[in-house]
Amino acid sequence: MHDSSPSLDSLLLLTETHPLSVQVAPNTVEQTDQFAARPLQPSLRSQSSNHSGANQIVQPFAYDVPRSSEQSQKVEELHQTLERHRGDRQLLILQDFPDPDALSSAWTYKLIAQKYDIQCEMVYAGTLSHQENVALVKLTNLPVQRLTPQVLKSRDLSKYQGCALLDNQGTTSQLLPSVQQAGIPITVVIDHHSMQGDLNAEFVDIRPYTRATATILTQYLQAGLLKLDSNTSEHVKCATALMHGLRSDTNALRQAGEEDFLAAAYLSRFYDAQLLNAVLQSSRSRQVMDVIERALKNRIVQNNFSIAGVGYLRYDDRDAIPQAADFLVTEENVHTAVVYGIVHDEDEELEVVVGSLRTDKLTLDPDEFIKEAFGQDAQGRFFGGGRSQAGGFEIPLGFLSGFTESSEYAKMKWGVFDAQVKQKLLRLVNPDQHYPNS
Ligand SMILES: [Mn+2]
Repeated sequence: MHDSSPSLDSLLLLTETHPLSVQVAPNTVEQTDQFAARPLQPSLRSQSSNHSGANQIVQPFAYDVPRSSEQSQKVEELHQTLERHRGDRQLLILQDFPDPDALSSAWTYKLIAQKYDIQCEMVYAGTLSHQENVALVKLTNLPVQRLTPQVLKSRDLSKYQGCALLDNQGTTSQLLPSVQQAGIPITVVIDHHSMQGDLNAEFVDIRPYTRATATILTQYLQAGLLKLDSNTSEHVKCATALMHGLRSDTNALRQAGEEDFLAAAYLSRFYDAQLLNAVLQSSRSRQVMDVIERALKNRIVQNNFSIAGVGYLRYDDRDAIPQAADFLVTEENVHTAVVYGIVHDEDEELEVVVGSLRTDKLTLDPDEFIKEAFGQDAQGRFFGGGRSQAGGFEIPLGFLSGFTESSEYAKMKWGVFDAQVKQKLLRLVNPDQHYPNS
């Protein structure tokens, strides 16, 4: 929150002055005991009659108030936007490889929208690669579907009156171009990545200095757009997903800001700790372990950057790349790790260089770093971007894409891309040295 670069200050919508100053209400011993005894499903209603009366609503902590005037304004704006679209059908578009923050935020939006009779379909174009994401979706029955661009094109899109982008701004989804071609307007964008370009949307809430989109959605819940009920299984599961989302975007709360802790504290009233544990216990596949091994073997460390190319990997294992970066950044004297490889999609005969950056260095802005390292394509689109402490990039192989029988050729192709990516990264890592000729 304090590593903001001044040039981005104008993008800051809500978190500049800390909106949620805490005022803890005086708490009685009995209420505390009640919470300690039933940590998973705390009741907000006082069960004992020696208070001022049964059925009286007890607000055990007042951490959901006050909020800044900008925040209140956003709540009101979102409420009115949803109200205007009562009865609509919307597509909720996630990034191609949705993470827990995206999945939980979109689910929360879907539940909020339901209150306004808006029916939402959550879709993503790529794959749920990370073992925890697969577990999250299975264990919570999270209502999300894969929708490839091909299938989307064959669908009648006229039944949707709008779409919403959660935890992304459309730049990480292959679906948005077709959706826009079909004339479906963007109704809502809620995200915490840096502003990726001009967005023509009815309601926009982009907060680059908030650590997780799940935190933003939790704040909307706290503001009353949807009252969670710990007796409703879907609410408990969604709160669990949000807790997972906000933990995973804050490095298990180690990099959480005050507002993330406040959101987590609120979710703690509803979430199911055992269910979260089950999601976190899911184990890595052998292929993922192998990619991590290759990243370890191939890494070079310079100026506290650890850089590793991992060669070819299957589409389904693509999440191994950020997981390897997560691991490499834990080495001593390393503050930033970049891992990349060529991901090939057998179904579509497509190949893409995919990379992930992780950093502990607060003054390093992953969004700026990636944009600076790789620049833009012919259409002026950046190859990637990021948020606080993490970023990613995708570089299509274009004409060089496609499977080949010859392993000699495949090796050569990897060699060229490996050298090119490394050179672009090292130019920023060692600004004094020149690498173009080696
Ligand atoms: Mn996120």
